[in-house]
Amino acid sequence: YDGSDLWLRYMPVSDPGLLRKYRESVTTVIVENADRNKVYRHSTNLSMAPGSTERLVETTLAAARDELVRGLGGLLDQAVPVKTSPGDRIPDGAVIVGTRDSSSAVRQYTSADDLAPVGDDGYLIRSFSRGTQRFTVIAGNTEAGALYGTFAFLRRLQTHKPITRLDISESPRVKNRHLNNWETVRLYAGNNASGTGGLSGENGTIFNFAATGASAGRNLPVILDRYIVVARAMASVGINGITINLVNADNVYLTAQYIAQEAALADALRPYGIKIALSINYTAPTDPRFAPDTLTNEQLDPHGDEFRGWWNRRARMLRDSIPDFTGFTVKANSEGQPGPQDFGDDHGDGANAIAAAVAPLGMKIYWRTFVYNADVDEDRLKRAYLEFGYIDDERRPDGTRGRFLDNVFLQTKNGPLDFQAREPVHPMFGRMENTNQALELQVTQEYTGQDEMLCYLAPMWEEVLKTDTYATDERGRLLGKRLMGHIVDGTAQRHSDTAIVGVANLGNADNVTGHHFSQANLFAFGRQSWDWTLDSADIAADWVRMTWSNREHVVGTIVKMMMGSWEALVSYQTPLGIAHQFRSSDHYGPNPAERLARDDWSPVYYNKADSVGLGYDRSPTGSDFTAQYFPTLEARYGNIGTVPENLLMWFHHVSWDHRMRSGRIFWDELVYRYQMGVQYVTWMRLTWDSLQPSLDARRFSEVKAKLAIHEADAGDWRDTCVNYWKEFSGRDNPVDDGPLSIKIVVNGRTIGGFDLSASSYTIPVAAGAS
Ligand code: BDP
Repeated sequence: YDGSDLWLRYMPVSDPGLLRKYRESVTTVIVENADRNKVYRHSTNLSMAPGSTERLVETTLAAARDELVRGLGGLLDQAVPVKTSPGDRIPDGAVIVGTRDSSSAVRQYTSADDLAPVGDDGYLIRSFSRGTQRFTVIAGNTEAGALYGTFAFLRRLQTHKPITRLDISESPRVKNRHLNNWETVRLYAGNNASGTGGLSGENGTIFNFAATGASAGRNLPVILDRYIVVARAMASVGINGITINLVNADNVYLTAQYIAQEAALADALRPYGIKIALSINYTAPTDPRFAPDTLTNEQLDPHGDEFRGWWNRRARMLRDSIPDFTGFTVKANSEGQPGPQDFGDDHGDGANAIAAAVAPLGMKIYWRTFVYNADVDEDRLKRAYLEFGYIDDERRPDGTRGRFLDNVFLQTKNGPLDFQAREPVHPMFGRMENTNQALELQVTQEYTGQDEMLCYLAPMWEEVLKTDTYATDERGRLLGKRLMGHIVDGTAQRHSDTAIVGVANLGNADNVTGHHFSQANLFAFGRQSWDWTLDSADIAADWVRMTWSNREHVVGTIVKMMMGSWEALVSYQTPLGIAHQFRSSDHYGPNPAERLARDDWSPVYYNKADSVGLGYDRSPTGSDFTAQYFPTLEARYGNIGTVPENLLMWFHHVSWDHRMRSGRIFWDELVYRYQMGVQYVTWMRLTWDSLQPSLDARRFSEVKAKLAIHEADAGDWRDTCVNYWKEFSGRDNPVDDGPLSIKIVVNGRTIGGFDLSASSYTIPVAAGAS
């Protein structure tokens, strides 16, 4: 088995008792009017590629029905008949799916009042018994809700949970659960880690735009199996949108030829409740490819009609082909991308101009806040708040605050630097109370081992989402709800439009993500953006049961591996809050000595290694970046005695003999961390080997091969970094002093980490190192 079904594997239930019960409880699927609400199709000749095994559906209820047929057929190891009406009497064991509008049975058993609280995307799953008949109703207010309920029901069978006496009511905490597909960055997205990221359409990308786009007009849009597999997988965890191209946007995506391709893709994804968006370039209107509809630089005035008119015309073109097109993601004045500042305007002017142009079409702008500028800042981390904070504070003409329009999201990475394995939360969360904020997480493992290292990211996101921001109101009083999750889901500061965005790890590898375990990150991203309060270990357990096996020892062992894997990676790459020690060529391996043309890209800028110690002083005695946090965090992070040790070097230059809470001096603790991380990977490799008899051969050996690379590369991180630090610390390696445990603690609760014995690490002295 090659992993190509992701977690939508519907293996026969192996426990005979459970299989019998499931077969009794599920005998028939009833979906009324499944073919009635056809979704709009722009591409009249839309078709699957020759030889496809997936198929196109035209309605969301058809997608739900087909998934039940496929899923139940597999799980129950027998075909389950589908009926299009309940008949005179609902059969025993029926599973009914629909909305009150589509289904008489749903109408009969679910009142409008029952359904009202679950909103547009939520669902109810209820068990009924009437006389001798027992049946299940899966209902949503919308067909998308019914589809989400269908996947949730199937997940119960996939994870061997009870499916009788159900009374489930679910709705997402966040409205827009969105992916950003960086299609050119295939070396981060998985598949082959070698080679440079090519342009769209090269091998390695999930959507083959250039390949089909170049011949558009001659060839009809063709949909590949993996588009549908990914659509089903996204829907199964509630992801409802995707920006399909890289943030460093190529204007070709706005040309008529590409729009035709995009429309075909949107048509294929639409039944699964997924809407598409595009990344755009601020100066696109001047691109000669749009001639005769091009503007001059002078016409790029965000307050003028030309600029707005151009975006409105382009957005209309998109809307005409893709009626539910959601809008634009914009990376402006960031890493060389053009933006309003190039013309003397600010982010508020630029974002609002495009937002105003597309608002009449119901579209939104996701304006990224990933900005930094070595020319003006000593500490790169301060830039975003300086450029965006004051705009949020401004008064509007009507007296309300915040200049950004309501259809603008400011899209901000979880941390203030750039998706490092552990970052403090970005100080803008909670401080932009008058602006819609979207949280951006990196699902693709650019900085977390790419497709070579097994690194389960859900504990990181859980740590982020459950971090207390200590946000206060205007009068300085602590908000009641102020965890990152509350800020993001709108409950902290009463925002009704909310978003979480994940930089996707989709590619064209057989298993879609490159490393089999990277699938878990996509799964977890969807689950956590639906409900950020979920426990990352529970999500891991679901994924393992759905993807690998329901055997208890397999589930327990793999979940344990996953739950320590992120902390292990932090330990052997960037322990105790040291950040960005990557070699610049690939962001995979270490190069702490690297000094680049730009300071703020250089590992040495981040590590500040010297004879005194290591780390970046951002406290009041240093860059004072800590002042951007709410007072409680400002004080906590600014003081070396109170800063959490796992963030230590984010905020302080720590002397080599600084006393750590373990009693060790900093140098010793640092070396132990590197060693612990590597030992964890060794433990994972050995543990994986022990699972061989319980796993399928191909995936077992593919993961085994990756773990061998992982272990060697983790060792390289440790040795390269420790040897380099040693040149500054002038100290010997600590002697082994027994077991060390590293815990991931969120709000006083341990969610992951590991205990290992600190045995026998001798650092090989690299040639040339003293
Ligand atoms: C960095 C990537 C770069 C992206 C950038 C971004 O190295 O390719 O363009 O993030 O988020 O992590 O825009």
